[in-house]
Amino acid sequence: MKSLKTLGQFIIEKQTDFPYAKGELSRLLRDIGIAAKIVNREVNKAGLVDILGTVGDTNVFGENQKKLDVYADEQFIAALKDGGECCFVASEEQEEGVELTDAGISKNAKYIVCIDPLDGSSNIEVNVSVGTIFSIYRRISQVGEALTQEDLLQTGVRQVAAGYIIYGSSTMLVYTTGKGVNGFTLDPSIGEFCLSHPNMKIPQQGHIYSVNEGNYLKFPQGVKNYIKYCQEEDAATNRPYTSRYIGSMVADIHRNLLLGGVFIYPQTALQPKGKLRLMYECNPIAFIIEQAGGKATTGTERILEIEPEELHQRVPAILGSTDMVNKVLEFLDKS
Ligand code: P6P
Repeated sequence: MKSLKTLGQFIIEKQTDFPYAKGELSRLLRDIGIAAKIVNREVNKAGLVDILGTVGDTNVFGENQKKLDVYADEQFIAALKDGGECCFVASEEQEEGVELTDAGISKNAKYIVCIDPLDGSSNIEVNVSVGTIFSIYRRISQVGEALTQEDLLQTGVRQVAAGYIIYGSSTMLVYTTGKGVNGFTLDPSIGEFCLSHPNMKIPQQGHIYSVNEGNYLKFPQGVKNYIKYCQEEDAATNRPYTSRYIGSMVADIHRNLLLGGVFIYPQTALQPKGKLRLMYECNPIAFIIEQAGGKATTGTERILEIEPEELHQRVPAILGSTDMVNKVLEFLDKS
């Protein structure tokens, strides 16, 4: 019988990948796993308890905050605070972010976490998969000094770890520390994330394209031409492709990571910088996609090399199977 390997065991085992590591990153990943289990419990019963509906407040973008968004944000921040390894949390739900250095054990913490606590939350009440996306950086300033903008706005290539949790038909945690991508499925009977998808690789080519075609008329011409290309009959290139779009980034990305595909959220006339956020959606997902052998670009530059200008910055995103991303770039270049 195949031996069971929990997330905790795996993290410790992989700690030897980082000779300088003294366990802080391992403990930080453990803390995120704990919060994920707590959020999972509430997501799974969201339809049963009065946890849906808006808090009445709105988040920094004027969107109604659903109670589960707020709950997830609170759980991850609390777990990071109690764990003592994180000095600052940048969250979609927090306009300025949360500094933890004055919280006792976190004052010597070396890591910064950017997080989308519950991405795709508009899907909660229709029971469609939602997710958490996280990105981890090492602080640049010295412990004990004040945190700087340089600490908080680092390029994606400086991530030390990134991952997502998908609360779907099963709950999975998928992460990378720059040495490949591994997936863990939550076994509710023992309350542990167990290694289920070791060394995940995205197929070089696929036949799924994921884009909100409701925005078609507002897309750049190159994206319109690519969508038409996907819809043309051509047995030699496995077309027409299949359109699959859930509207929950983690769910769309996870499916394409497993089966191959391309996810496109381009700039539009209404959203000239795109909709997805760089620091806690695109950078962590781009790190995972590249580590799995795929490609992640805005259409003009590698996502992981973007110099961030502000915490909630938006960027266009074309992510997934390398050959498919390159085909989108071909159409963008031609147009
Ligand atoms: P649209 C969810 O709100 C989200 O941030 C991502 O999870 C998702 O990919 C995207 O927005 C969906 O946006 O405009 O297609 O509904």
